Formats: sequence, C-alpha cells, structure tokens
Amino acid sequence: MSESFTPTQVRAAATAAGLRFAIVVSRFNSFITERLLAGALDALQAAGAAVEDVTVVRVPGSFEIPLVAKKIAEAGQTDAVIAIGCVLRGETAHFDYVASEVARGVQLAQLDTGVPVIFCVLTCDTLEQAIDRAGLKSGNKGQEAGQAAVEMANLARQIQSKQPRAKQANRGEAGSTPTSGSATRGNRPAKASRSGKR
Ligand code: INI
Repeated sequence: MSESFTPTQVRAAATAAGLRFAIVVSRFNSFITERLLAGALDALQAAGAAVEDVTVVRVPGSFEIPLVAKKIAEAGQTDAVIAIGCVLRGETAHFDYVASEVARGVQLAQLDTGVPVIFCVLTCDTLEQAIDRAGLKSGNKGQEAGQAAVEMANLARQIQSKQPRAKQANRGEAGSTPTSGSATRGNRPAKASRSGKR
C-alpha cells in the first residue's frame, strides 16, 4: 500500500451537545440499575448533553426494555437510546430467557429503527459480579454506555450525511458530498416542534 493511499476516516465527534438521549431503565434489581443510570447520566453530562435533552423511562424488568426502546426510537425524537438492566442467574432457566430476549430485542430495536440502542444490560452469575460492574472493581458499565451512546449518536448522523456517490447522482445531488460531522440531522424535526428551540 502506498503512503498516499489514505481513505477517508470517519471518527465520531465526542460532544453530546445538541443530541437527544433516552435511557430505558429496568426497575428489577434497581440496586444495580440505578447505579448504572447514574453512570450513564454522568457520561452524558460530561460530554455536554443538556438536561432537557435526556429522558429517563423506567420499565418493570429487562424483558420489557426492547419494546419501550423501540417505541422511543420509532418516534424519531431521539439520537440514541441506552438500555439499562441487570439480569442475575437464579435457580431456574428464567435467566436465560430474559437475558437472551433482551439482547435480541435491543439489537432488533436498533436495526429496525436505525437509531442506536446501547446495550447496558448486565447478565451476571452473582450479585457481587453486578456490583463490581456498577461502579466498584470493574468500573461503571453505565458510564461506558453513556460514552458509547454519544459516539454512536454522532456516528449515525455523520454516516447518514455521507451518502454513496451513486445514490447522490440518482437524486441529482452529485458534487455536494458532505464532510464527516456535517450537520445533517437525521432524527431532529420532532424536537423543534416540541420546544421551538430548533
Ligand atoms: N428481570 C430483570 O431485569 N432481571 C432479572 O434478573 C430477572 N429475573 O431474574 O427474573 C427479571 N425478571 C423479570 C422480567 O424481566 C419481566 O419483568 C417479567 O418476566 C415480566 O414480563
């Protein structure tokens, strides 16, 4: 490969300013999930998210997360959704059903809607493992999820603004190649009507 072969690199902007987030939090194992929520909020605030651009929705258990995440994403007012839950292995197979369905459902929600849905559902064998991941020995997975949400929300916008050339030509837009990070706003219109700010 020659040194002059330098493809365009798309790197997500690190700021959350102007982006809107929803966090769907399971009340089941709230001792853990509320700590994950606090971590996610810390990360969004640190990245510059405005408090009025962050919505928290609570659901009974992790099994209920995908439906609510999908409905929020479908509404088109949110740049990224964070799914927070904690599934602990018990004596029965219930763990396996809940864990696999919430993972599958969250993935489907983001693929079906095109809105990033960040998977912050702990699936642990013990409460101790969950505590470690909710701010003790292994950091706070909620904080990591908040950072991932900022990255994915920015990436989704940036990639959306970089249409393939053929598609642009078909739409008579050849020559107007936007650069990465340009201001195309995929999921923006509803907020403008909600607050009148944008
Ligand atoms: N929900 C969880 O979020 N974590 C669990 O560990 C859990 N366990 O073990 O049962 C759990 N169950 C509830 C489930 O998510 C639903 O809320 C319930 O089945 C009603 O649909």
